[in-house]
Amino acid sequence: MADTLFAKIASGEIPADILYEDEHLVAFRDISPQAPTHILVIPRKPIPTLNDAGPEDAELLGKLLLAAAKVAELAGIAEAGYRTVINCNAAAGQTVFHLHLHVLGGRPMQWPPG
Ligand code: D5M
Repeated sequence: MADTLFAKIASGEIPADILYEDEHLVAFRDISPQAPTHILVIPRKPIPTLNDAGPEDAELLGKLLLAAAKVAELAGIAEAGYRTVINCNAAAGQTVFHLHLHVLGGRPMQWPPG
């Protein structure tokens, strides 16, 4: 399967505004921010959607959530509050088929989301 855009960001082939990375994950600013702070956290492992994650990915998914909290802290939105979102498949708004967690903050959030 061809590398997705996010796999190319994870490998450094495509530049991004990276806030955090380690051997498992990369966090970078969304190119089309939907809030004053909008960060994407991705696993380096190319899992297309949340539906494709299996029991073997349980630890990685935990790391993804913990990294979301870490980048929220780094970006200064942890205390005020922030939202995490995973869009799964096109009907939910997924456009890049490499699992990613959105971290959004810096403005009041509405519920339910659109
Ligand atoms: O979210 C995919 C997100 O990816 C969307 O918010 C835009 C963002 N995006 C697209 N290209 C880039 C690059 N090159 N850098 C950073 N962010 C990017 P989804 O949940 O799939 O709709």
